[in-house]
Amino acid sequence: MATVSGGELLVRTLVESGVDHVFCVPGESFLSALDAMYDATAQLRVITCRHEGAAANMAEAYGRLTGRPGVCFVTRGPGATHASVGVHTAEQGSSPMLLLVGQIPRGHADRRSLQEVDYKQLFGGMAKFVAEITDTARIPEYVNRAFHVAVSGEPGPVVLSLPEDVLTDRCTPGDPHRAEAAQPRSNALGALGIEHELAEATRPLMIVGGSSWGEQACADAVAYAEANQLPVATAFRRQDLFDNYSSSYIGELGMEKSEAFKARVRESDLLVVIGARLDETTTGGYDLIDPGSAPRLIHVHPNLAELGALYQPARAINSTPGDFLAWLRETTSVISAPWAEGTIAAHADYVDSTTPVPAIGDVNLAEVIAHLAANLPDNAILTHGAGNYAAWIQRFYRFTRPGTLLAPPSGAMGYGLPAAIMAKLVHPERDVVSISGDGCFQMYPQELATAVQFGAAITAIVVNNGSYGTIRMHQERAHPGRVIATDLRNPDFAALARAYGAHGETVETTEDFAAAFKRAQETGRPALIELRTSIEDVRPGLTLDELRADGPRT
Ligand SMILES: Cc1ncc(C[n+]2csc(CCOP(=O)(O)OP(=O)(O)O)c2C)c(N)n1
Repeated sequence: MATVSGGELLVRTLVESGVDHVFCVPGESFLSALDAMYDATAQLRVITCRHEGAAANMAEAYGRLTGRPGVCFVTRGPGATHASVGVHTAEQGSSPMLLLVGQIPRGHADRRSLQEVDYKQLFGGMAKFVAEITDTARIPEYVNRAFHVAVSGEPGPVVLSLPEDVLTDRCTPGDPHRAEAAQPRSNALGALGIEHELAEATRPLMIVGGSSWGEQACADAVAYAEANQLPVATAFRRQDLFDNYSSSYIGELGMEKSEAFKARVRESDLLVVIGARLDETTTGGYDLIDPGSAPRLIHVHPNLAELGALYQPARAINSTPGDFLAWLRETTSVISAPWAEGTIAAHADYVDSTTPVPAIGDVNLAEVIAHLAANLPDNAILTHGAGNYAAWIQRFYRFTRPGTLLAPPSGAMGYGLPAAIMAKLVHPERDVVSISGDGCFQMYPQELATAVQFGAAITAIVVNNGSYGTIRMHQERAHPGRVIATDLRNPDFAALARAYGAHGETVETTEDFAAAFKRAQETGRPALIELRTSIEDVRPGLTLDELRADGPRT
């Protein structure tokens, strides 16, 4: 029987596992695998990035968007350490992801060889599974296991290290087999439990979050909440899981929480948490929802280890959101809902909060985001990274469908542009808009070249306030007037975009944005719009002066 190289066997197994994109920066450590991809380009698109951090972000975002592991392939040492940000984000955000690392040859191990790293140690605290493959014939076994682990229960990242000579050695391949995810399931008791708890509650709150949702699960959540007039908040960076126009929606437990919203969360007497793991931001630094004094909790989560780990649920249900919500479809609605008026008031407060607030600068980001909300189709994909600019997206954009927000629960700067490029490659028919601060964008601006090379016609909006604004905000609060390390002297972003072969424009007034955005979209090419905003507008409705005086404007 014909033998194959480890590289061929790896690529064959990836294709058999349904992998259609690999995001990489090439390295000499995995030439054999790259060579095998040469013959597989009909099934496998190889996206060459300029930085492994961006490639890993693309793979993480692919997992978040599709529910299937995004694959990133990098070289040892510097490649793997660059890529670690994507693994971290996948861990924080429960996204299925596979990082493949070309490793030093087996015979050079434990000599502190060039770029030698022990990946079990490096990624041990971040990934669900880390392994080094030392036998070429076992490549399919490891890849299958990696896929199984990445998507089963609570999804997450896995890392496989592939020594160079394991990839060049030859073996006789066995029969292929594809990994199937094993999922925890709910049953009728779980659904009945929520009915019993609601019968005792007067101020319940449903929180939806985490990954593993689909269109059906999201529709079921809306149907159940509306039928029972339950108020629903989304967890941090999960605003697209619940129709923001639903009469039950009351806002995101994100960075930007109004006092009235916080009070409602504090006053709840029952939390029905579906899919979310009650992370630090969602819980307001473990203060708004305090593990020591949290209200009664029904916690539905696909990871058994997460249930009861920090918050003590009255009812712990080990299930995917979709399976649990499918059972809820079968249960009857509550007879009376004493909380109904509260839900109406909370939703009205949310809707009010989406009305743009004034700004000091000539570009009002609130108006810009409201324009996007009003004009983009409901399947448009928005991406962003970390920075205060994201607070405007959270507050003034309204999501209606899952898979339309790609943003890192890890709070990693630099996520938005790579995530957008990936999304446009996977969904060329959909509008994809990345929004980044000037700091955030400059983590991976070079990926504009990747967008141009692969024809990913995204629109990248750069919110340029000449500052690492978030840190400036914290700085002004903690050390008023003592500004250090946060000012940014920036390039001409539009010219930079043009240098990469993209369309580039600068917008200096709110009124000019709509036409610039239309032009950008009509080019059919990657495009960048720089918004010249003012650092004075440090948060929606809050100026630096007001911040120093410690008083928000709205
Ligand atoms: C990779 C990474 N480095 C540093 C930080 C810390 N950090 C959080 S927000 C921020 C500033 C973001 O600046 P910018 O993108 O310009 O947005 P702005 O806050 O000005 O709106 C920094 C440095 C981070 N979250 N991620």
